[in-house]
Amino acid sequence: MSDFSPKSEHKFTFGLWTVGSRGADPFGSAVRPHKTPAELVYLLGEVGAYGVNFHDNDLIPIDATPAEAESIKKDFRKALADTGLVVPMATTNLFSDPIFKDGAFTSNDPKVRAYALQKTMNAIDLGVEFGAKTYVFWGGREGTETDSSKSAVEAVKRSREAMNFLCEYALDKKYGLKFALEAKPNEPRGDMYNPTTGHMLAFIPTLDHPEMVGVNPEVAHEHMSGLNFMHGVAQAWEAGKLFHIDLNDQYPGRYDQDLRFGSRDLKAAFYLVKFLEDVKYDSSRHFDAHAYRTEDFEGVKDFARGCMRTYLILKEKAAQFNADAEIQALLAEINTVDGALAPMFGKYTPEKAAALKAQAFDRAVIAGRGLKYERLDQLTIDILTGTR
Ligand code: GCO
Ligand code: MN
Ligand code: MN
Repeated sequence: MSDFSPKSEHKFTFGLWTVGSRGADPFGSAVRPHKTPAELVYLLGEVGAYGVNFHDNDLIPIDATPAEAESIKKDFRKALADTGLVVPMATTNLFSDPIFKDGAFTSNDPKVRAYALQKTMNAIDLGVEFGAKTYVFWGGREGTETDSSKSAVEAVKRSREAMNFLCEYALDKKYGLKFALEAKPNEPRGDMYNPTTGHMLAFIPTLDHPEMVGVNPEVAHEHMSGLNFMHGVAQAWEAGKLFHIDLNDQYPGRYDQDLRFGSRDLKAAFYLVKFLEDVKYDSSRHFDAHAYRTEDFEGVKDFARGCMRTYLILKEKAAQFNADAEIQALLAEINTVDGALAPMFGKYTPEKAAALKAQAFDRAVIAGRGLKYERLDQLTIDILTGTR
């Protein structure tokens, strides 16, 4: 029997806001009591997580006095020391307070934009105080319900100006931080700017310090757009920009569900885990999800344990896939090497162009070859269902 218990090497992390979610939704109030940040750290320690991430206001309420802030930090620090949990990532809440009702960095109001910068600098200080090395930016309210209200081009320029300012701030303070931008197509706004990981990847090279900025893709956010999440993750990885990842699950075309990792589309979760393990992704595996509203705190632990367990089961399935002789033989057959054609590929030369133009191709023969993907996919299903 395999051991699916989480270990620190797996770098499984949860946000305070995930296990701390009280189950409120637009139709109903909280169903679980409030727990302090320190209590949530003990809960995460109990289920075997490696780390905990927070928004500034998950830790310190927005109206806390300096004395209250110090006391919360003291309890939180003790809980971290007692459990051995670390804080790999921190972020700013730029969406809950009414001041952000029309965005933060992209608001039309310069007072709001200035406050957003001030709040983020303070939140960065707080994250760094607890050891965070990655700083996430999720533009929760950066968007519109009506495009009569704002210029979409100005929104891009304002986002860029804010990111450039904050990159310089982190460099000035010698924080050694990496920034990870998280895209989401909608919710809470009707439409959000930079709505997909692909948009973020196009935005990053336009910044003054692109080397310190990457992405934090989230399963649910790309599934909301009907996209193949693993493909976006692979593109980010290939670009050297996969700095962090938010794991959860989501039915496409629904409200933002934040389901337990792998609970909805097991096959998509399998290809994702296989990808991350195959490329030896080594940053946090962050679960940005929450327990069903039906659960008490025992159910919250079941939820957290389930996220990690499913990841580890799929990791084992990925190893089985890679070791399967029949699958590997099929893959070798599919990925044919044609020695005669090899010299024609690669960087352009006039000789290669001439050789390619002179080459005869028997389209019917080439197209007539069956690719055996049906067999390959069924073998994958057999592995996933434990039949093989
Ligand atoms: C959401 C987002 C957030 C962010 C978090 C960190 O859909 O609400 O995923 O959970 O990940 O704010 O930036
Ligand atoms: Mn989300
Ligand atoms: Mn997220």
